[in-house]
Amino acid sequence: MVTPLNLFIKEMKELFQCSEVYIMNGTQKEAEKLITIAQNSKFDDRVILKKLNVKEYPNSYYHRSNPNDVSRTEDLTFVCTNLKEQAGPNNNWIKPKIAKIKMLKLFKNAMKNKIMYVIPFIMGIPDSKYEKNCVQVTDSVYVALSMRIMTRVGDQAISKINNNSEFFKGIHSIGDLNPKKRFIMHFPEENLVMSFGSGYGGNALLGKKCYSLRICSYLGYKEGWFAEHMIIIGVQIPNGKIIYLLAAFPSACGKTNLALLESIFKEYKIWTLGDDIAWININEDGQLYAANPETGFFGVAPGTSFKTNPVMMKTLKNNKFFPTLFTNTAIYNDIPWWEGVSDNIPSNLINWYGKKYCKDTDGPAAHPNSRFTVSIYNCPTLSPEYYNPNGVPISGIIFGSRRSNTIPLICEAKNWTNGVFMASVMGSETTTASNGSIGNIRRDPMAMLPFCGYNLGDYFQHWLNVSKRTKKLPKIFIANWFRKDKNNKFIWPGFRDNSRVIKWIIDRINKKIDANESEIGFLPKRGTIDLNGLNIDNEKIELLFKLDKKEWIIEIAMIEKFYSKFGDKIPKELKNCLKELKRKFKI
Ligand code: SAT
Ligand code: MN
Repeated sequence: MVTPLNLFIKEMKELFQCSEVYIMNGTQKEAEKLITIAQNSKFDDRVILKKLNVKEYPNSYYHRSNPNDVSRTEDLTFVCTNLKEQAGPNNNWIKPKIAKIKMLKLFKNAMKNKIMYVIPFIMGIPDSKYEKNCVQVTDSVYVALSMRIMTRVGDQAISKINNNSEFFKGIHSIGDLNPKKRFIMHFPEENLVMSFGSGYGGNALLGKKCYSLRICSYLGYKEGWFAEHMIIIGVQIPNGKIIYLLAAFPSACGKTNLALLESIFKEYKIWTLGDDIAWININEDGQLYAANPETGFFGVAPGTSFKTNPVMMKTLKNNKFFPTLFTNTAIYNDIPWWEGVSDNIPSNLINWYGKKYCKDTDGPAAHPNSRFTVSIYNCPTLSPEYYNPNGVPISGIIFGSRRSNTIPLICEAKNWTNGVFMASVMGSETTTASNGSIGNIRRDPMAMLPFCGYNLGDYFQHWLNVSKRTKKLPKIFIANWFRKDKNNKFIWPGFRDNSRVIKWIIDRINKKIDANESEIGFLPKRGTIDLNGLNIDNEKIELLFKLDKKEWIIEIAMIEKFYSKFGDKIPKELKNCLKELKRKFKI
């Protein structure tokens, strides 16, 4: 039968010249079949999957990638639109025609003697307005298995694709993993991504960053909705009501820990809905609603432990239906190991690239970006509202950054426009600058710098326009868990103690407490953040909220420099906020 899906498969088969086509159906039997294939095949000299100790990590497998293929490659990632200005200075750009010639040359015959896995999948809640129908082809069984965890793969997607002419196409081959031939090309105007030469999550699981953020941010811009790099949580308060929050943080700021936070207050429970991506709609009632389009977590292993993230550890040990994958961690006795998971280093540890670990000569045993891929259904705090076809109504949005100075622990924006302004200039210290130096800040607006599939100037305008289309807006908050004292020590304990800040946010949303107006927004009045049981002296608390004019002079100069990259694409309202900020600080 000639269906849209069959036509696509035929085209791909001719292009790649694969020896076999396998169309995925999402069944349990299929998982077993693919795992067996992965256990019995090698790439270079590495077995693709190795079964892990069932008692410690049930239904879990270990994967070691090529050492040159362990993270996203932003410099090899392109947004290919007809007009360069549409992609903006925030994206690498090539003309679509040229990009396709390049990619088709790489794809040609790339699956000779290989199986081509056809992955029909749904992003978003099926049969809801969030649903998006997608298909990806790949020659990597590891990618195929990962997609089964992260998205809704199977027959349901096939019938939806065949009944709708519009669906996303992802074309992927790992090739020979030569970094010189590695490219991730996005074609937002054609609902298409082509990716070659990498098997790493963000480069290869095309439903994730490539589709659900880069392509969908563009679709959202055209259609009036948002695809954001945000977690979604529900905070259950003492009267039983649940308040829903979104939070955007650049990488290495504890986003996943916040998504699975175990509150220190017994009467405040945190429910998890998503740890990476939120699709946001304006509902008929004039409020923002959000849903997580994914079905799994692709989380960083190092630093995850029963102390820092007990809910994630339970998720990893609570494996039921979907196999869990561990990639590039260290391993001993068929148990995955990473820095932070336990205090002592096992004596027979094998490091992430397969050698016996030697503490004195090796760097970390697990790669710092080693990951687990685990089903969200294992998560003990998964909110029943995760399944709600309308999404959940959002009362607050937190924008976080990693700054050793300048930015206070928490601040509530005065209004929507000011909140969008603060989010548009948020930045984080790159790791080399984390020792307290000012100046090495990567501006990462809304934590979307690597993921916005169009011009950030247009994106800011899209955010501002929300206020014209809504009846009730969420409050916007700016957070920074990482402020340091003069001895270069973190002032705030972070992790579970962040629930103290969450509680303040909820009290502000519920209008239960007053706040002090400052140059940048509302700061907590003394005594309104619950510090019970914390051992921080008043002087340090003051420092957490200090707005230092000298630091803000530098900050404002950096913001001006950042904005100037976008020329007149920066909305007038945001330029006015910047002017106002200068006036307030008398600069
Ligand atoms: O693979 S992801 O892009 O989701 C994670 C990351 O590298 O940031
Ligand atoms: Mn992310």
